[in-house]
Amino acid sequence: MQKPPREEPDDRLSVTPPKDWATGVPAVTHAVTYSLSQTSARRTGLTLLTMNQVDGIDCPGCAWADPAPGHRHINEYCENGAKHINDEATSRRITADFFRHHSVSELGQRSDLWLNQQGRLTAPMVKRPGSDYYEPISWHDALGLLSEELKSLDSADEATFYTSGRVGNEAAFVLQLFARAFGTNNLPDCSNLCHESSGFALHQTLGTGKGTVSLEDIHHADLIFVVGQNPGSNHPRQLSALEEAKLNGARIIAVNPLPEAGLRRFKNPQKPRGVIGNGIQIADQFLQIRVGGDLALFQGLNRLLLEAEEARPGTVLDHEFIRSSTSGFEQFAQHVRGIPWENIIAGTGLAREKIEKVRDEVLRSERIIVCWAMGLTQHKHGVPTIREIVNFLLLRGNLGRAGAGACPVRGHSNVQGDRTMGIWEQMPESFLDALQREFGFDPPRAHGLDSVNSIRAMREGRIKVFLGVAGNFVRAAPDSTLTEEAMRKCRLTAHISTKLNRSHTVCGDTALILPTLGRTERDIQAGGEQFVTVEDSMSEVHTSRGRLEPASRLLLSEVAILSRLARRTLDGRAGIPWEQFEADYGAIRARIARIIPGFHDFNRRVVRPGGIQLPNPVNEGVFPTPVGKALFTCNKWEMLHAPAGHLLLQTLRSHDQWNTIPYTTNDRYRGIHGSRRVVLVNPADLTELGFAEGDHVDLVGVWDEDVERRAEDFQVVPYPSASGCAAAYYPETNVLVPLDSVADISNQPTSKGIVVRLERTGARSEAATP
Ligand SMILES: Nc1nc2c(c(=O)[nH]1)N[C@H]1C(S)=C(S)[C@@H](COP(=O)(O)OP(=O)(O)OC[C@H]3O[C@@H](n4cnc5c(=O)[nH]c(N)nc54)[C@H](O)[C@@H]3O)O[C@H]1N2
Ligand SMILES: Nc1nc2c(c(=O)[nH]1)N[C@H]1C(S)=C(S)[C@@H](COP(=O)(O)OP(=O)(O)OC[C@H]3O[C@@H](n4cnc5c(=O)[nH]c(N)nc54)[C@H](O)[C@@H]3O)O[C@H]1N2
Ligand code: SF4
Ligand SMILES: [Mo]
Repeated sequence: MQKPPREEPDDRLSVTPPKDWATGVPAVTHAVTYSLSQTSARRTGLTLLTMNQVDGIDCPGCAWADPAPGHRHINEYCENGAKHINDEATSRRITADFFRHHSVSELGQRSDLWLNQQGRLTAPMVKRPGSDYYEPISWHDALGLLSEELKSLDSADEATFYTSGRVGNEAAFVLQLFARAFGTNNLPDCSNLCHESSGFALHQTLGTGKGTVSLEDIHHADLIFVVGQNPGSNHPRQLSALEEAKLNGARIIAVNPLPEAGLRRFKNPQKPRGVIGNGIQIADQFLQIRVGGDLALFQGLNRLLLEAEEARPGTVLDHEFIRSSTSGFEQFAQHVRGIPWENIIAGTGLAREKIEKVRDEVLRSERIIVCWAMGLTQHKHGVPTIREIVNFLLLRGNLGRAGAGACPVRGHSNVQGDRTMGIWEQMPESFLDALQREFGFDPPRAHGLDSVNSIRAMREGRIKVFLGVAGNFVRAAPDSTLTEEAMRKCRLTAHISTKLNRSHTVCGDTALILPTLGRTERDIQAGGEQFVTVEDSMSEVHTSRGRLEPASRLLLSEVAILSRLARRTLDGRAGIPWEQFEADYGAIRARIARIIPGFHDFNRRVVRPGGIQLPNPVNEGVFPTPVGKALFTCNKWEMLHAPAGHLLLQTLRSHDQWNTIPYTTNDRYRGIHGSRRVVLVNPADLTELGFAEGDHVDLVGVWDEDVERRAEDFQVVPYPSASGCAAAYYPETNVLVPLDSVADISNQPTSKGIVVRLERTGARSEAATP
């Protein structure tokens, strides 16, 4: 087995106090410095100035929405968006020569950071069975090899097709169409690891899996909860929206085990006030919750609201809304009234008075929004937690009206769009019927494999071909050691990628690197210059048009690669016009318009400034659940519990990384510099456990007795995390997340709630030597 890769160069940790404010002038300076370290001033200008502008490049960072046309700043991007875009626009190149000098096993020893820093992939490469080197291959032969391998399978279900939300709508539509015409629903995606719990919870209770709020709603809310989210690093422009809300009088409640900088103060770099002054205070109340305590918190809050209604009948709940638009209120109320306060206090780690203060804010507010991200979804009880938030919103009718609603803040720029396009292993019958009507083939009806189940199937030899598009599956997935073992069992692994990552070094017998155009680049096809479309977290669909010359003349677009693969694999079966799709993406959009609700007249409407706002039935007062009403639910939970001597570990992102890819070893707002192998622990916990700042420890998982899960050599950093709760960066800690530790209902890995103990590094080997 390969040792876990370490960051280079020589990592030397230095720690400064965490910041209590986010963004501002230093942020812009950091962005431009990083960009200039990657590419020229001219290219930096070309990308940054068109970013998030009408007809410009959609930021390939997060899925936060753009302000309406006419309200955009000339620099409508954040520090991190600038880093992401220039990480792609880098002038560095990986040539075929590079792979002659670096064997696959050597690359497997390199860190994620180093691999990414080598630059853009420029030519298709193959690693043949028995070889330890990638060698050049023509596109014709590469796609031939892949299609022959697919055709030789006993069943289409022996292949799996992973995507991340970096993929635009057109490529996503083509990929799912190909997979289904080929005969499988095996379409795992990063959403399985991301907001799957949100999708299930919202779908079960509201009948639609998407968020219900727009930017305008945020601007006009009275009270906004920011729960399990670090917007200062991960959705920086959300802070501009929160700032605007505050200037309009909103109050904000942050719920997090960590006092994240962006939740405290925000200095808006786009406004003189932000540059010069102290910025604006973001959170009016900060609830430092125990990891996994949010279900208990919202149940406590709901219980207090029910009690307030009893004390002053008719003044607290929206009875009219509850009566006309919901179902299940009585059972829910009875359930919540019966939850003992001791449990709520133990579960949240919060005093009852703290929760009562939040109730008072709620009672003063007409319009309430709850925003959330990975701090809620990546838990065993992620789905019930989000259902409880829906209960909370329903009680006072905070759904389906302006300034109120549910706001799952999505990660990848088009992760929501990919789902809309059919990237899901469990698409509903209505979608499959529409495909059948449009294209005349019978799509498979049995549910396919998601990410976790694809790993299980690869491990057991049931999956033989893995194709990944725009992600880094082995680092994104849980249980790194086991996942890598599973990948290596495949006959063929192939990746459509812009940059080198660890997944390219964990190969099946044969492995392919299929390099592709990024969003920043001009995409010229037989039918002329193309653009793609994406859907943000607020269901707005708009265009993204690349400006830069492609990194290599050998690059093909994702649509071109997938269309050619489909043509070669299906040999004309299913009669789908793949060539036409490749030549003109408008032809793909014309089909989407006929199949997917909300996309009528797609080609004409999407090019209008601002694009298309997809309808959300909830905002039209319609709850498409089986009973036609929003559902209250009764949610049970067991407290996430770390036995004595153990900690609850959450795995999270630093400020300087894009998911599995660190850009530097710094995490500026948290005051960590020079190393990512750190574990942040509450100082009192450290004393109790007998460790001190700077100690080197292994993080050891305790999920099961037979398999040891150990992340080696982390340095201890005392940090004001909630008591009993530690934090360390992903993906270095994915080795600790057990494949079988998943969220109930959504099957999402529990990356935020892992029980670990700290063991002095080297103690194990010392103990073994007599
Ligand atoms: N710069 C940058 N931006 C990104 C990304 C990136 O890697 N880098 N990734 C993108 C993607 S794909 C995603 S999904 C999003 C992720 O965005 P976030 O969800 O903000 O990402 P994480 O770093 O996982 O942070 C989780 C937050 O939840 C808190 N938390 C952990 N456990 C709990 C809990 O039990 N309860 C509560 N209330 N809080 C908890 C953590 O302290 C942390 O503040 O960001 C997107 N944007
Ligand atoms: N422990 C733990 N694990 C987690 C998480 C966590 O919080 N903790 N978070 C989970 C979440 S929320 C997510 S979304 C996943 C993320 O997992 P992924 O989406 O799979 O990972 P990324 O790091 O975004 O993928 C980076 C790679 O995408 C490729 N790429 C970038 N742009 C393009 C493009 O335009 N086209 C193509 N074809 N390729 C491109 C590059 O080759 C790059 O190396 O990780 C999940 N895993
Ligand atoms: S907030 Fe997200 S979408 Fe907006 S510029 Fe920053 S990274 Fe890009
Ligand atoms: Mo994500």
